[in-house]
Amino acid sequence: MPCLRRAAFEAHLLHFVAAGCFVLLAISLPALATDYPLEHLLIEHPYARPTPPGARTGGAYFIIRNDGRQADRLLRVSSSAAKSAEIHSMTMDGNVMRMRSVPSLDIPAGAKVTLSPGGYHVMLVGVLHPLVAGQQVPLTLTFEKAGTIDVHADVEAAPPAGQPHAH
Ligand SMILES: [Cu+2]
Repeated sequence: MPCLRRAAFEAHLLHFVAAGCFVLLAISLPALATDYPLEHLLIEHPYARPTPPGARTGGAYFIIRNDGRQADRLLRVSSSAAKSAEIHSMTMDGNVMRMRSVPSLDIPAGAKVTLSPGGYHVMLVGVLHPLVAGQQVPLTLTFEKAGTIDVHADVEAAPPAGQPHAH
């Protein structure tokens, strides 16, 4: 039954092609995260977490790498997606996690400063609409020496609990 065999072969081929596409997609996904160079700084992989409907605040995160010989400082963050954006630190006070607004964030020469859930972060205060996974949040970062840059934070769902974070 050559016809049947051929159909089976084509189905197999389709399956193979589909599998190949899936692998390609899986490999290319992390590469979509964008890094933004600014003078001697590199803003790596800006992202935000989705917010439930009605939430007033959201968090945005990125890594700042300073490959220069001069220290710099993150002075300000703003976003058209929220009424205001604040730089926050997160510290443990006994068993209680406390967020505090900090006036600026030092980026020493040669350092890599990570903003992440549970640490330093950008708090979007008064989000104008829920942050939805797959969308982007515009952020404007102003540094003391390197100047100002616009970046887009990808809204990414948190990895399931217990799984290592891939960033
Ligand atoms: Cu905060």
